[in-house]
Amino acid sequence: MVKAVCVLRGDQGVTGVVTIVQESADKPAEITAEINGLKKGDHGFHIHEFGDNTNGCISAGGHFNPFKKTHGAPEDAVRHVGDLGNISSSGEDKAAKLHTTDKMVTLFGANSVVGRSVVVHENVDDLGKGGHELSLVTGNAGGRLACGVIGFSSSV
Ligand SMILES: *[C@@H]1O[C@H](CO)[C@@H](O)[C@H](O)[C@H]1NC(C)=O
Ligand SMILES: [Cu+2]
Ligand SMILES: [Zn+2]
Repeated sequence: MVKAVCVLRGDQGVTGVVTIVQESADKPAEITAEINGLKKGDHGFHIHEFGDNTNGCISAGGHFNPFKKTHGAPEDAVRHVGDLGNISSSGEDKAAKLHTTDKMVTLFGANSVVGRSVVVHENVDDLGKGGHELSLVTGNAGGRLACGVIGFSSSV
């Protein structure tokens, strides 16, 4: 069993915690997230390539994409490893919660997401289907509201 945690922060009051646990390399990762301070609606939710916050969330780079695919939905075969879809807020001061399992995200081996970043976005991720020039790159999810680096944990 490997456990990881990510504390998200941003400059617009959005905060959150994401935990990822995975029993073994051949099992899906179990992802739990709670984000606070999001406006009502869906917000793009991804793992980005770098665990670098030196210039805020921009330094996290693009979506984690070790297999060089186009952007997609979590349930798509063709997607970035980092494509977790959206996290949904039902109102301004309500916590947005997500609990899901994912077959591409892993805490094991060369493509582990440990040391990379989770980013939550201003706008909805169109899951690659919006027809915008950015749909197949980022889901056209707009600015980066908060981010944090994924690290190993013993307690989650
Ligand atoms: C956002 O992504 C989720 C899956 O994570 C999906 O269920 C939802 O329909 C998406 N929202 C839109 C507007 O595409
Ligand atoms: Cu993103
Ligand atoms: Zn993507």
